[in-house]
Amino acid sequence: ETRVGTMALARIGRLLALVLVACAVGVEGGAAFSKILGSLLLNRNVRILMLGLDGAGKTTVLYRLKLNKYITTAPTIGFNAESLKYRNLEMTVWDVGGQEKIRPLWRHYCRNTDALIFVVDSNDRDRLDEAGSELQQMLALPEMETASVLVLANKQDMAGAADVYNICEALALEDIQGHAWHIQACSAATGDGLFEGLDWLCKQLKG
Ligand SMILES: Nc1nc2c(ncn2[C@@H]2O[C@H](COP(=O)(O)OP(=O)(O)O)[C@@H](O)[C@H]2O)c(=O)[nH]1
Ligand SMILES: [Mg+2]
Repeated sequence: ETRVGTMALARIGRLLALVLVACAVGVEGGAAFSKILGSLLLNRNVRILMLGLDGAGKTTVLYRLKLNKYITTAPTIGFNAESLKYRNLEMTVWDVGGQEKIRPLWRHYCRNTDALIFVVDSNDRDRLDEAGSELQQMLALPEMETASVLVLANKQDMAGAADVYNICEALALEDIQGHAWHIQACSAATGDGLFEGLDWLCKQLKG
């Protein structure tokens, strides 16, 4: 009896969690959200890395995906990996840039990466070059050989934001070889563009 009770409770708990997620993201967002999560729930495990310079907006994107609610975060300092697990989807997030000493550590996280989400602060024009060189270095790792690349041109809600064409050029995306890539204008603050970007990624992952 207690076992049945526990199982029922677990089911109710799961249902409740689903309902909460659906409520949190709203009707329209909920449909998009579940569609995308559904697409990612393949038979195999999916490993996604989310990288970018500090302050690009990675943590904000992560929270958006979890809660679809804008939160203010303290800039991530140092090697601060975050991770999100949803059934067979595993996402690891960390800052890149100016961290030569810990670079060897990355490779541990890079193994079997299916997709790379590279987040760029479109408003931080002074560091677009730096972002570009970090991206190219990541893509040069053998562990990343088969990864599809989604570049999120984040903070498009800001007046001074560079557009996707400028970012494409600054990051030399046209020079990327051997990877499927896509650049998506977005704002983690408003949520605009995030689902479109993920939608592209899902299609890539499905092959
Ligand atoms: N205006 C605006 N601010 C953003 C956006 N995304 C993130 N931020 C802000 O940028 C700062 C750095 O974001 P965070 O997610 O911590 O960056 P991370 O270091 O890459 O994890 C925070 O103050 C965020 O609130 C966005 O799309 N628009
Ligand atoms: Mg962060």
